Amino acid sequence: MHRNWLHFCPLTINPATTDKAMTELNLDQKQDQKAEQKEAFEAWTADLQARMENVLDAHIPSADTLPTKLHEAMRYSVLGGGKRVRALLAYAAGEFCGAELATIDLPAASVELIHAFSLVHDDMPCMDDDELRRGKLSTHKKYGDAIALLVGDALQSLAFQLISQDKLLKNATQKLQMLHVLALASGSRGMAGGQAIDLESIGIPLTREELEQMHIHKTGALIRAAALLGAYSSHNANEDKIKAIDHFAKAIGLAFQVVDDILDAEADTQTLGKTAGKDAQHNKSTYVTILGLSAAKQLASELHANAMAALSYYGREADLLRQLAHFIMHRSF
Ligand code: GRG
Repeated sequence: MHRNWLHFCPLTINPATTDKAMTELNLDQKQDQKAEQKEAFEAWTADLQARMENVLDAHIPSADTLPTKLHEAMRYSVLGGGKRVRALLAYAAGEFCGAELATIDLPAASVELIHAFSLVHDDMPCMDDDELRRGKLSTHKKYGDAIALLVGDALQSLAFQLISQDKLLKNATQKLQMLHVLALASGSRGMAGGQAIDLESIGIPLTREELEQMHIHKTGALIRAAALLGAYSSHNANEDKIKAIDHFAKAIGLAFQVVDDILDAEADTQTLGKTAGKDAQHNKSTYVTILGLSAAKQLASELHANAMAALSYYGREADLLRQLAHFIMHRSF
């Protein structure tokens, strides 16, 4: 069957219907269809955010397990906040490749754990120094620097532990591939490396190329890993689909950061749940400082278009990825 078979289905035409009425009918139908898709996506998002919360809750030791303070702080840092964009991306990519939802759970959770780890360390005084995260006190403000440091360390180990002990991933090669992707994305050639470039560049204006390199590592690498881990959760993912997902994730990962820079400049602290205007305060180069607000918005749309192009061969089976990209572009925090 043709992939876009819907476009070739003739509508039943009432001879009395004028062209104008027909156009209005089509517009109405399209609007209804769009509203239905939006509603379905919102339900999918809420469902999987709740699912991820349960998975994380079940795999982080309880707050009465020794050492209690560390476990309490780990739970504080991970649970009850965050958009779970990386987990959603893993689920959407996994479903696109035909993976069972349950098989995506732990790989998706492992990415969220690494992400939470990076936020805890990023907020510390020696890094970005922020007292607010996800609308509450950042971990070091609540539990002190030493515990925050350990929270990061322990969340990172837990992320790798979850993949290694996952009973639904039967194939050892599949596990190794995931561990490899996650390790690369979080290490010195990925997120930690991007953060190092970020720290070195405070007060030094970056070129657009340098800024892009920094964000491809600092933010993009983990987003790309989330999508790939989702894809690798399928036992027989198609190579072309994996390539498409990889291309999609690279483009949308950078778009995510451009939108983040725009939000940092435009949104308020309460909406963001973290201190707004932080980049300017720290004299950091951002897409907004380098390009200006309007060109930064234009760049975000170009990256979005690039991400969409990666999926252009695919029909409805890629809709979750498309809708997630839309969500990333139009988020308010
Ligand atoms: C983790 C290996 C490792 C090292 C730590 C601190 C650090 C090195 C890296 C910082 C990486 C970092 C904080 C990047 C910023 C990425 C970003 C835009 C975070 C905000 O992500 P959202 O909006 O947050 O998805 P929520 O709260 O919704 O999960």
